[in-house]
Amino acid sequence: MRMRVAVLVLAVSFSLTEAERCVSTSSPHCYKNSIRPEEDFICEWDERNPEKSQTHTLHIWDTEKKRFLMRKNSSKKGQVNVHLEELGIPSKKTDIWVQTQVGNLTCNSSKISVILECMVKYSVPQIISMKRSARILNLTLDKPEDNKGAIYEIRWRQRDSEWQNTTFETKDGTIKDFHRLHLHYQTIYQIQLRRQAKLKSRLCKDSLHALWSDWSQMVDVPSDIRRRPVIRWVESNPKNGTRDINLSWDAPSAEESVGGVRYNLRLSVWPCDKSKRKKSTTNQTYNTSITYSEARISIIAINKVGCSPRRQIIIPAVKHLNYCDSDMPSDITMANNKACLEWYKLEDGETRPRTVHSSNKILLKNIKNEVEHFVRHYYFLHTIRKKRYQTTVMCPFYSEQKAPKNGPANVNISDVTHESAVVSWLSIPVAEQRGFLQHYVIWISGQGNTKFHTVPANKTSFLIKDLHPGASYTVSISGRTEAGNGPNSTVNFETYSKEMGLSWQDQTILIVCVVALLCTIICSVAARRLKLLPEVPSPVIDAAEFRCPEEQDQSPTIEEVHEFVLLLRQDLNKCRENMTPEQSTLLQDFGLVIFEEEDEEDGEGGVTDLSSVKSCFYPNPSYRGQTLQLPEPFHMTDSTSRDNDTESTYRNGLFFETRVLECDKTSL
Ligand SMILES: *[C@@H]1O[C@H](CO)[C@@H](O)[C@H](O)[C@H]1NC(C)=O
Ligand SMILES: *[C@@H]1O[C@H](CO)[C@@H](O)[C@H](O)[C@H]1NC(C)=O
Ligand SMILES: *[C@@H]1O[C@H](CO)[C@@H](O)[C@H](O)[C@H]1NC(C)=O
Ligand SMILES: *[C@@H]1O[C@H](CO)[C@@H](O)[C@H](O)[C@H]1NC(C)=O
Ligand SMILES: *[C@@H]1O[C@H](CO)[C@@H](O)[C@H](O)[C@H]1NC(C)=O
Ligand SMILES: *[C@@H]1O[C@H](CO)[C@@H](O)[C@H](O)[C@H]1NC(C)=O
Ligand SMILES: *[C@@H]1O[C@H](CO)[C@@H](O)[C@H](O)[C@H]1NC(C)=O
Ligand SMILES: *[C@@H]1O[C@H](CO)[C@@H](O)[C@H](O)[C@H]1NC(C)=O
Ligand SMILES: *[C@@H]1O[C@H](CO)[C@@H](O)[C@H](O)[C@H]1NC(C)=O
Ligand SMILES: *[C@@H]1O[C@H](CO)[C@@H](O)[C@H](O)[C@H]1NC(C)=O
Ligand SMILES: *[C@@H]1O[C@H](CO)[C@@H](O)[C@H](O)[C@H]1NC(C)=O
Ligand SMILES: CC(=O)N[C@H]1CO[C@H](CO)[C@@H](O)[C@@H]1O
Repeated sequence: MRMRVAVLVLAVSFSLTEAERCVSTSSPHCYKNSIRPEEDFICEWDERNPEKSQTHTLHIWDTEKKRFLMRKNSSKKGQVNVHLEELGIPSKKTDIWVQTQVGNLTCNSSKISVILECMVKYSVPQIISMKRSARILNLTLDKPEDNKGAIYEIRWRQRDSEWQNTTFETKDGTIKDFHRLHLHYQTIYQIQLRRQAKLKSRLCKDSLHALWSDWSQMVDVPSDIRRRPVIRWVESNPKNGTRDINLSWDAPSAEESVGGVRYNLRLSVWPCDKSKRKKSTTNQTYNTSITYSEARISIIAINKVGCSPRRQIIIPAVKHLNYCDSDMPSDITMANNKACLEWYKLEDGETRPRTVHSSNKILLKNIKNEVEHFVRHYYFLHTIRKKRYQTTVMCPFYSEQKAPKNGPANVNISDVTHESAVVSWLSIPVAEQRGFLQHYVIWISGQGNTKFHTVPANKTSFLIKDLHPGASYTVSISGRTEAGNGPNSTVNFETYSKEMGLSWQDQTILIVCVVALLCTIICSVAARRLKLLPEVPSPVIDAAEFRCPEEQDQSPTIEEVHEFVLLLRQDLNKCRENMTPEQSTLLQDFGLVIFEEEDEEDGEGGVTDLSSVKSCFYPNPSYRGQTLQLPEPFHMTDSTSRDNDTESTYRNGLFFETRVLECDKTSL
């Protein structure tokens, strides 16, 4: 037990020795928040001793009358509210200090000598708004509590550089304080402000009394947004009368985005509601649904110092229909604001005019009789369902229809044969239709009778058949609406007489023959290559017998049948080295070389036209056998027709006409 008491006493004495030190507070700071005379004061100080069981007593000493004006214990940590009624007259010179009591020890803070009346400290200035335009920053600030003018100090700097500062004064009797600051173009700044009261009392002339407010929070000043946002939109799922629109846009540049950017959207998507729907977002996307009708969306980007110019986009209406879609419900009675009828004149069937009417009260049957006759109009009936804008019906209409004003333009006849022709035309423009075009009517008159056809309204050509050869015809074509036929557009033409040109049957026969001939040639070449045909020797036949009739009047070329030609491969290679690849063709399988000169001047005798030569001279394939069977050894072919520089040769059953070239000579 004794032991325990001893420990306790020790502990207590230890804690007391800790606490027994009396540490004075900082000198007090006394002020009021405005220059209003009825305002109470507040005194503040910093406690430097963490000890809890201490009391602080504020002493206010009248230095003239040498008496205490007030002594007050603090109830709140580090401050005392000094009420005017406790204090009496505040315009006296006073000494003020704080006495601290710890246990039975006391200590005093240092004294301040002030006239309390002059101790005014305003609240921290608040920036209400900033507007920046290029180099000028307009600041709007809140007024101090007493709504008086004040002296401000403002400091600003570009990031990470030196502060610059200036002071300015504001006037009494305004609602807000303003200041205009000149800054550099397109640069981010940081600014801070503080203010003090303008004291008019004679007692306060001494500037020692002036108290600055605390500095306001440092604020980043972005540069103004000069460009309108670039907005993109994607339309998807046009279905059930509604379309999803996903909008996205770019953020402004980094120096314009400092401190955050938000975007205000204005949507006109509901024609019956003239007030625009507004959305504000910090995202760079916005998704919504719109009707099939035109929608306008505009956007501005807003940062701390202003907003960008407005960007507007128009999302066009879906393609206008030419006829009513029977799938859409035709009659909807409009009961409330959830439906909207929109209509306009659609003169050319495509262009939405400036004047668009809309109403959520009128019914379609009412407007049908009011709008201009014979002119196409278009209407939409929109509804809102589950917060989705939707087009229930859209359709063109006429209050009254009339026959088309004109016939189709550009009526043209083409592909004329001896018994048929194609008539084509441009469809009648919507503005001239004056009603729904049901079909076109075509009359074909000629040879004393008239035939009559109807063609669907979406067609613009027609094949006229069963005509007489060499006869002249008149084609009249007009559009028809429910009110009747429009004027005719007329064109005349004449069919060809039968003799003219080759009929298509003749052409077919000709083509078949040519194809057959080519096939024969190719097959036989292939057959010989595969050695399918027996090698029958045959006598030398004068090639002139197979001369192509077309060549008869050309200068005769000198030809000879080679008995046997063998070329050494080395020689061939040598030759090839001397020649450009275009000039030589090596048929290695045959051990044959064909030298050709580029046919620049072959006007004099089909020198290189091998195909024509082949088809004319081909008939006897057994030349090949002959050449191969002759037992002659290497044999130089010495051309006897040097003067013409051309020679005709039969090799492997093919006829070649070659010009003898320099290289040719060396290799042979
Ligand atoms: C202030 O506090 C001290 C110590 O607690 C006390 O003695 C004194 O009476 C108090 N004075 C007033 C004015 O309350
Ligand atoms: C102060 O209090 C301590 C005990 O807490 C006591 O020993 C001391 O004598 C007191 N001093 C005076 C001046 O009263
Ligand atoms: C504090 O000030 C009061 C009043 O002037 C005085 O009586 C007291 O002795 C002072 N105490 C100290 C520790 O100076
Ligand atoms: C700044 O204020 C002045 C006058 O108060 C005004 O003329 C000017 O347009 C303002 N500038 C901006 C960017 O708001
Ligand atoms: C700018 O700040 C400096 C340092 O705080 C100060 O000495 C000077 O008076 C200020 N200038 C203005 C115009 O307020
Ligand atoms: C859209 O129409 C389809 C049928 O065409 C229907 O199944 C679907 O539920 C409709 N969606 C809405 C949102 O009305
Ligand atoms: C549009 O946004 C919606 C979500 O709101 C999404 O389901 C849809 O796939 C988006 N469409 C496109 C084309 O991105
Ligand atoms: C868009 O912004 C809203 C708040 O304005 C937020 O709730 C939402 O998640 C954001 N969406 C996207 C895709 O960032
Ligand atoms: C809009 O849709 C896009 C997809 O295209 C999506 O990335 C985005 O988050 C959506 N925005 C909102 C606000 O839902
Ligand atoms: C023309 O209209 C008919 C129905 O009236 C339709 O079946 C046809 O596909 C249309 N032709 C063209 C080329 O649009
Ligand atoms: C168009 O021509 C046809 C045939 O010549 C004729 O029957 C018809 O009356 C004409 N129509 C008009 C409006 O002249
Ligand atoms: C171009 C050329 O020299 N042509 C001659 C070919 O040979 C015939 C008769 O051998 C001459 O008449 C041509 O003038």
